[in-house]
Amino acid sequence: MTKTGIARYGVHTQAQSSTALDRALEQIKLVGFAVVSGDYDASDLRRFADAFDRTLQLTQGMYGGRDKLKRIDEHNTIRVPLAHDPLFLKLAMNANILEICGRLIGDYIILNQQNGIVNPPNAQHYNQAAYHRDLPYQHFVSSRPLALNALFCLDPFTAENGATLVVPASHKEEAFPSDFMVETLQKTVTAEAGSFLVLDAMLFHCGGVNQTSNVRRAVNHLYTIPLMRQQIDLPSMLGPDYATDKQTRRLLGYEVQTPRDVSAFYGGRLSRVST
Ligand SMILES: O=C(O)CCC(=O)C(=O)O
Repeated sequence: MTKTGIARYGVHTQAQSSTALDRALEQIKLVGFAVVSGDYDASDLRRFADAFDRTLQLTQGMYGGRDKLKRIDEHNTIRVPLAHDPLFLKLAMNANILEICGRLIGDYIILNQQNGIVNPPNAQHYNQAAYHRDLPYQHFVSSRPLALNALFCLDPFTAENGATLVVPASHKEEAFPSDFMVETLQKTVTAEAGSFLVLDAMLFHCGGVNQTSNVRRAVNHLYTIPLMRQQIDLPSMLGPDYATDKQTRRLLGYEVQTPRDVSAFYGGRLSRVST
């Protein structure tokens, strides 16, 4: 019999987790969240941070300016940064994250959304500061995850700069917990820059209050089973030639676009049968 440090009795089955990714997976299943290394070095992080700041400027200019975006509370968000800089496609395809998605959700996953997010300094209003699920408005429990999100920390997540708060294991309950339970159980998840906070997308979470004088930047990714509609139709937005390799096209949803009519539906099936 294997000797372990943890006393127990009546136990004849135990989960086995030997690598960091195994442990993250086990933790996500149990409590709904884990911090996972992105395996990036300091120069990668600088490149991501520069690309983030550039893309924020660029997209605010493209979509009418910061003031206009502020009217719809979009001034602290970059929608689909990978459309503007290929570095963000690399981020969305991080090997550790895709392995976790594959092992928890299954072989076929698509990217539902990628959003750059800025938690503003000096406790200004932040659009992610209210508790929510990343499959919002949904109240069900599934026996396995249908979606995971991976929040890439461009800056360190600290208690002072508004690191994410989670209610552990709330992905296992249909209802939002009582205020008393949220206050009692909520946990601030701190993480180093360069890591991902991976959540079961049904876990209740929110951004904390940033009490420092610097922004806290992150890039959120939502990965789902292909049955779920993307937030923005990525194949249409990116165009037919954005990616040629099968893995990228599959991840971005090129293989699961809704046929526009019956002829297109038949055409898709015919293209898959051998002659
Ligand atoms: O800012 C955070 O820590 C949380 C972000 C968040 O809740 C989201 O993007 O859905």
